Amino acid sequence: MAKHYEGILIGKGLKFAVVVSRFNELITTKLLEGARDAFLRHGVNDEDIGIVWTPGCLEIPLMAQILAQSNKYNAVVCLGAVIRGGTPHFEYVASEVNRGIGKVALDTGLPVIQGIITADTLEQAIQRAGAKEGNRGFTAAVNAIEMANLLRALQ
Ligand code: INI
Repeated sequence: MAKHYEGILIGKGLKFAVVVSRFNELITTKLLEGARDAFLRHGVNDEDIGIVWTPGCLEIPLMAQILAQSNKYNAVVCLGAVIRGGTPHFEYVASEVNRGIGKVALDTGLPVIQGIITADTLEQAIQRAGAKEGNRGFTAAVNAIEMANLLRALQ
C-alpha cells in the first residue's frame, strides 16, 4: 500500500514570518490582512506571527533568508505587488523576486511561500488582493501552514 504524505491545515503551535513590501502599499496591506486572517482562522496564535516590512519586492528575498535562517519560524510568507502599468523594469523586478524567493527556500530547506502579485494593472491587482479573485495573501498563508505541516510529517 502506497504511503501518502500531506500537510494538514492546522496552524496551532506553528510560527510564521511574513515579509511584506511597502511598494504598492494599497495592495500589500490587503495581502497582509488576508494572510493574518488565514493564520488566525487556522489556529495560529497572533503572537506567533512575525511581520517584517521592506521598501519594495526586491528587498524581500534577503529578509526572507534572514528569517528562514533564524530557526524561529516554521515557514516564511512573502507578500508584494509588482504592477506593470508604465514601469520599465516590471519584468526585472518580477523575475528577480521570484528567483530570489525560490532560492531562499532551496538554500534553507524551509518553506518560503511566494505571495507576490504580478499584474498588468492596478485594477487587476485589486481583484487578487481581496476582491473578485480572492486574496493572494490568504492563499499564501494557507500554503505556508500546509507546507510547514508537510515538512513535519516527513521528518
Ligand atoms: N517594487 C515593488 O514591490 N513593486 C513594483 O512594482 C516595483 N516597480 O515596479 O518598480 C518595485 N520597485 C522597487 C524595488 O522593489 C526596490 O525597492 C527598489 O528598486 C530599491 O531597491
